[in-house]
Amino acid sequence: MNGADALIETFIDNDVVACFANPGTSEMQFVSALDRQPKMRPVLCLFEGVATGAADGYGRIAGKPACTLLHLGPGYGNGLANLHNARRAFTPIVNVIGDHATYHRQYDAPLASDIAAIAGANSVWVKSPETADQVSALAAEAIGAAFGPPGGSASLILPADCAWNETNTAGVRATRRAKAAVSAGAIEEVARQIKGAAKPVLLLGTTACDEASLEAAGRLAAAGVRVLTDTFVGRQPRGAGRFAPDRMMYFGEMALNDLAGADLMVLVETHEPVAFFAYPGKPSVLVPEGCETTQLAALGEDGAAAMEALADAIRAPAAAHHQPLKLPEAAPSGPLTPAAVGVSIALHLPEGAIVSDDSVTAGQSIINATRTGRPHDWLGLTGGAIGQGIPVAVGAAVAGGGRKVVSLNGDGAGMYTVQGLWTLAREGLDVCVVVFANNVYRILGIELGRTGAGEPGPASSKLLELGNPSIDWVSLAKGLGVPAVRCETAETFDAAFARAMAEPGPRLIEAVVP
Ligand SMILES: Cc1ncc(C[n+]2csc(CCOP(=O)(O)OP(=O)(O)O)c2C)c(N)n1
Repeated sequence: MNGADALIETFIDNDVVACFANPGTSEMQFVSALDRQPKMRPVLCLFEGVATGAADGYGRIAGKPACTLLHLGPGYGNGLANLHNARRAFTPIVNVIGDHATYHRQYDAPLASDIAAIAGANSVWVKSPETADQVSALAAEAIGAAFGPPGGSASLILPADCAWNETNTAGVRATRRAKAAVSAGAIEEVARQIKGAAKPVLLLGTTACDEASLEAAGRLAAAGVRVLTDTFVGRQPRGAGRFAPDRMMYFGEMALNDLAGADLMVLVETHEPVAFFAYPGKPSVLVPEGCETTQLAALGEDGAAAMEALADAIRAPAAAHHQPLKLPEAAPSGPLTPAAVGVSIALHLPEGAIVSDDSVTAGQSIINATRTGRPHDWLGLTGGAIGQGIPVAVGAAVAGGGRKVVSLNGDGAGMYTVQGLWTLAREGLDVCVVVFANNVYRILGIELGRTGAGEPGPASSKLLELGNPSIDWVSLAKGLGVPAVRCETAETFDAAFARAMAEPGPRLIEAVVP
């Protein structure tokens, strides 16, 4: 057994069974060791941003880490944006970053860089073995660190000689920590504050949006506390049978307007809400004047249990109000718009589906339409770095055990990681990719005005418009092995989406929404 075998054995013994990879020469021992351990599923991704986004989607659905296999600093760097989104989703991931052999590092070979520094800013844990004997223990430590809580990406830098040298040490078990309990005193204090408030609101962070948390939060809502989630949530169970919290609005002034009059904000596994960006003359912190904030559970604490106890303390009803199943009465007709797409998605989205959302300005229409749809999970753009819609869908489908996955993408966002389509085809994943083809970075046109930068002229328009040439998504998809159709009316989209939901396998629908 060599160090690479020891690493993969340790992964398998700790139930890390999927590897999203883009390998190079320094990772050849790892690649070869995969032939000796069939329990690890290797998934080739043609760009590291696909591999890291896939590991994020996998972790959000499986609730446990996948590993990535990345080629030194440049490979990790290519994967950074989607690891940033994963960091904001607190997704457990173990990155295996291949490096030069320990004795080769001193020569500053062309691919050498300060990997620990590059990975450090975005990882909860970064270490590198010096010998093959250290690999298994460090891998177990990485897995434990990735789980947190809160979860995050742990980066194991693997020198090539630590992978090829012999070792007898494998299978070290990771220790997994539970979320810390919130003290009874702290819960009592928040109960007292809520009783004294005229208009209390509760804000749920991304790690406090699982089924148990939503149910507990829904009990508080039934007692008159308004419940919102952060704007983007890593994974939120939605639709019929679930409590539906509101969502912090994206634009700061709308959020403050929406929260007007609130006099107490209770934070659960999140911090004070802030605007995505600063704008001249507008506030950064989205807490209305005169509103007190209080922390019920910090990140890494058990918000679900604290909310249950809080609900008991304020004598809230025993159950949350659950959304009814209410589907649109008719298929949409006429011009194709995001709203029409939303009607079709609500109509045909099957129970248990997973939605990977990177649809930027089109998104809110789909979110609104599916509020009372069949039960599904929604995976949001937690870190605001576009280009996760297709990769996260790849990982969600690998983890999902047959659940239908729908990937929603702006045409701008989709182009960042379009290589992910090839992985969908290669792995035969049951994913329907919808691209909102509006031929423009629409949100940036809105932001140009909001930031006071003025009206777009000919030069700035060149940076905001995608036409000339317009992107041919159907040809792109076909070239990467995914069957695709272009839809220009609500009727044709509805028929294509209904078919995509009824038949398994990857496909792409270009929704022309001018
Ligand atoms: C990694 C990254 N690069 C750039 C941006 C800036 N950005 C935000 S939205 C956007 C364009 C989105 O366009 P599209 O996906 O077509 O959606 P639309 O705004 O048209 O709905 C860009 C470039 C970003 N958020 N993340």
